[in-house]
Amino acid sequence: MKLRLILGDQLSLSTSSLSDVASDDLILMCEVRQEATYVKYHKKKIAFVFSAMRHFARELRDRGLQVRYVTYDDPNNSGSLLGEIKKAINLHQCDELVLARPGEHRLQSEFDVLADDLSVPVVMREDDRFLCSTDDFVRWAVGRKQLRMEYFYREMRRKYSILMDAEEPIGGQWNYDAENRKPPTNGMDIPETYKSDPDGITQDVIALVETYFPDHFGDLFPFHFAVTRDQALAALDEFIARRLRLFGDYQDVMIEGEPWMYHSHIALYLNCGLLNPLECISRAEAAYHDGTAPLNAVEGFIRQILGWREYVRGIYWLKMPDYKAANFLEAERALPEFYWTGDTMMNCMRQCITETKQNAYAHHIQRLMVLGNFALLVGLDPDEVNEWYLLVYADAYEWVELPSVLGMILFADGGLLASKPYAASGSYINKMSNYCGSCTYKPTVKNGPKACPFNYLYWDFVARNDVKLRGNPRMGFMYKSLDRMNDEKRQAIQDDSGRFFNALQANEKV
Ligand code: FAD
Ligand code: DLZ
Ligand code: SF4
Repeated sequence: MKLRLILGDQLSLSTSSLSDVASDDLILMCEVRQEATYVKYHKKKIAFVFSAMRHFARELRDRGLQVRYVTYDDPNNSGSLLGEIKKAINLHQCDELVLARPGEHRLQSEFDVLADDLSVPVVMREDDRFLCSTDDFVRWAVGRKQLRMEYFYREMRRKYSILMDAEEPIGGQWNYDAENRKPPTNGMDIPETYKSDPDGITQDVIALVETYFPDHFGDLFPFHFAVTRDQALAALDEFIARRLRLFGDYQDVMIEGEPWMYHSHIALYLNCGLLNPLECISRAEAAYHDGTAPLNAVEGFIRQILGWREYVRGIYWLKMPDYKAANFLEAERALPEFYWTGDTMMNCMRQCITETKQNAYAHHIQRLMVLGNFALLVGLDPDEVNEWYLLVYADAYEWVELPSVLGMILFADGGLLASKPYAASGSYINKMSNYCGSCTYKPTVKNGPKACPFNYLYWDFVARNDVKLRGNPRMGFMYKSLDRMNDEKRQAIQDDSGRFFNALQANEKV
């Protein structure tokens, strides 16, 4: 009898570890302390993963397969994957362990040495739930001076023949971003996100999370994530029918009290195996062909999945484990307390943190241009920022979180992923959101106690990192502007930033 391990983010019938499953094999799934408390995950994430695991186990059993499912509150739960694997092998006399490669480097390293510790052979198969294998990504990367997502994306479009007209991109352009990113307008009619009704399995899991993880970050209620493949498909269909058409136009817009906007909210389902990337892409492409959504929206959405998602995963496996220690800008400031509480006078930060706490979700621009931008400008310690992003979002796994944080927001990899830091002053947030209207600070004021902190912190960031960033061709304009500033202006920036940093250090409300 073979033992087939299914991890909490491998909930797919087509996963490689099940490709040749037989009815006399044993499938092992376990809720373990090792995984659930690796970082203090958002309560909603734990409830989501456990409920999705339990529903997947039920589906496997319904198909006549044997499942050994270890619940978190099982008194004999050893707390570790290895402990549960050993127990299952001994109890059921299994003669081989089969698994798909884990998505995170720490687990893959653990499994690489597992073979020495087990009495049976270990067969680790490729994780084939991605559209670009790690080997193919290495082949793409080798010999290139720059690893830019845009060129990777074009190859993926050709390879999978997505939005292609023979050899040319449909519409004549690869990328329609110029038509996207409109500012907010009044009276936008934003559809609700998908909401499931928690069934008995989910209610049990919610009670379990309340009992065992009371000190973890985030609100457990209301809980309405999809937890089965059918529900995840319904969530995808709802997005395609109701929100995709405006996804491109308002991709970067942030509105108070509207956490979901026109985004898809499917990353958590894709990342745990409930949805597969090609079906999401195909449904979006079909929506273009049948006239449900315009090209700028469909191309923009497909680029995120076929381009960005595959690309960041490729970068992760190309560069790990050294990548994790990257800190090009030598940032070392501690994460402010308000990242946990939202207790800050900066309304944009308060909104994004509060929504993160409520929903285990924030959309891309909130993660990048508000929360991430602040972390970059004040120079937060990459390890602390990584831990925060890994634990607060329901879709977070290290393979996507780490390059997003180190490469995209903190420029900690020195420009491997982004050609320049995504640094912005308050005017960007003011243009793309309605946050500034009810803020204590004023986005148009550059210095002094009323000034938006992003304004002076932006220039302090540019000045502080002169040695490291002046040579970057895409930063030339910023350094010319800095050089044109008179001494008085420079002093005001330094004074305001110094005062702000002192207040942060003293844990005063900023
Ligand atoms: P949509 O905006 O509707 O996009 C559609 C899909 O495209 C997403 O579901 C996702 O699978 C993919 N996608 C979109 N943008 C990206 C991107 N930049 N990189 C990779 N995939 C992308 N995404 C995660 O899945 N997990 C993470 O842990 C994560 N951490 C992030 C941390 C930071 C600092 C930043 C800036 C981005 C991070 N992202 C992460 C990427 C992106 O923000 C989320 O995928 C997206 O916000 C999820 O919401 P959605 O499903 O509504 O996405
Ligand atoms: C995210 C997560 C959580 C919270 N709990 C479990 C668990 O108890 N058992 C399990 O098998 N997987 C869990 N996961 C998903 C794993 O953390 C994920 O498989 C690894 O991070 C590899 O990507
Ligand atoms: Fe954020 Fe500045 Fe706008 Fe306040 S004024 S919401 S701090 S960008």
